[in-house]
Amino acid sequence: MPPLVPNTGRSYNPVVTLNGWTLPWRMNNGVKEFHLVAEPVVREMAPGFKAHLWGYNGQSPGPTIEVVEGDRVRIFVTNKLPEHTSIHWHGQRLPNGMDGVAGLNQPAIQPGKTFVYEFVARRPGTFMYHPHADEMTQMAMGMMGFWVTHPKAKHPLIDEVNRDFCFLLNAYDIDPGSYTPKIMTMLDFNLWSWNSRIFPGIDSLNVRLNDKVRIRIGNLTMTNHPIHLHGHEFLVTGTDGGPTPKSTRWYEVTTDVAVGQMRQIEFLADEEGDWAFHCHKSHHTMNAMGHNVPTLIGVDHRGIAKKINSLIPDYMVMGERGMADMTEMEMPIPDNTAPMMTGEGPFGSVEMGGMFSVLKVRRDQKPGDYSNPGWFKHPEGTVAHEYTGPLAEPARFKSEGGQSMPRAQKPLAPTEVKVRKPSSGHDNH
Ligand SMILES: [Cu+2]
Repeated sequence: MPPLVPNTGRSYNPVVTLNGWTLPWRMNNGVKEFHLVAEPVVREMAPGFKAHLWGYNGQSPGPTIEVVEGDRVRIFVTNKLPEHTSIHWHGQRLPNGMDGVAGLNQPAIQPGKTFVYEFVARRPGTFMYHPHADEMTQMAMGMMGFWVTHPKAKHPLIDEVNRDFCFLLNAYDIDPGSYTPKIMTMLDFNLWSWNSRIFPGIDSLNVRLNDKVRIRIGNLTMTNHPIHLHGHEFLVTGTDGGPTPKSTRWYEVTTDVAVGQMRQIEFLADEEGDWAFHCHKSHHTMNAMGHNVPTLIGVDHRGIAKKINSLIPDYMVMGERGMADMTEMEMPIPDNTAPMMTGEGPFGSVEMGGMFSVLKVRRDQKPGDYSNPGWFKHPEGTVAHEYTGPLAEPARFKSEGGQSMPRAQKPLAPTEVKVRKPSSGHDNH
């Protein structure tokens, strides 16, 4: 959804929630009132792949809540889940009884009941909300949302930007062919998502050349995510604790967002093109894969495949040249399964999944236009291409070098290693 431009209350420059939306409010005697409904939802995580999740107001993650520093905020929370819940307003300064830890700060909200939270959004910055009741289940099921408190006036540490994007990092474990996440999974998730969407089902970030861009990221998974941007350097201008002092900022191209943390990055989009933007853990840019698979790179198993085929006719050999073949393989997969890695680009498959998107920087993108401009048209002669001319002999590694603690004994006999090349099938020494 395009940014929700405020028509009541104080003005601000709204954020864009990737594949998401901002919750409308109503003003009631100077109080900003929101209504969140915790309920089961169906989330299309990528075209053709749907997950049965829990979320808020029809979606997981829930809608983004945007307010202005100093706003008095009242949030009604209705529980339509089969079990009790609560909401914790992650990072906020608020009265202790509004902090949302069930059992500690309030009784849990029972199914069918509505609770009301009320506090003043005292500090500008980037926040999240999530349940603090049966957290393991409810967060594994997708219950979380973004919260942005805009500064009430020009702030020395908060720059004005042309584009302000936000998304939450989340992870699910959904067996191929099924719909509901396995809630007991602790680390080995098979779907790594941004706002409960997986590449290629994630919005691109479309900006105008020389726009000042802010991206706000919150992590509610069980592991850290080094978020990496191509083609530009950025500054981390804010954390969950608020804007960072200018003296602490340095340029990076990757920033680690640890569990429970938020990071705000900012940069000048001054390089035209389609720039990859992704988590740098390579398993987090894959979809629905099993991890308990031995490596088969370099193994010639033509003979074995024939033998197994007589027992299991559908048996296929995978991965002897790497895993890239997987994108081309016409393999029967269960219904409602996301392809492991995909994404058709202008030059072929991108071979990615999960936490991956594209920053699209265009000269002719209109201010405020968030629509996808299509593929970048590279200027003549600026794309890597096949070379067929003559080449000098390339340099190759020749010596292992020394060692720091050599043994003062007679030298060991040389070891012979047998290597089987997958292409030839002959032994090479
Ligand atoms: Cu990651």
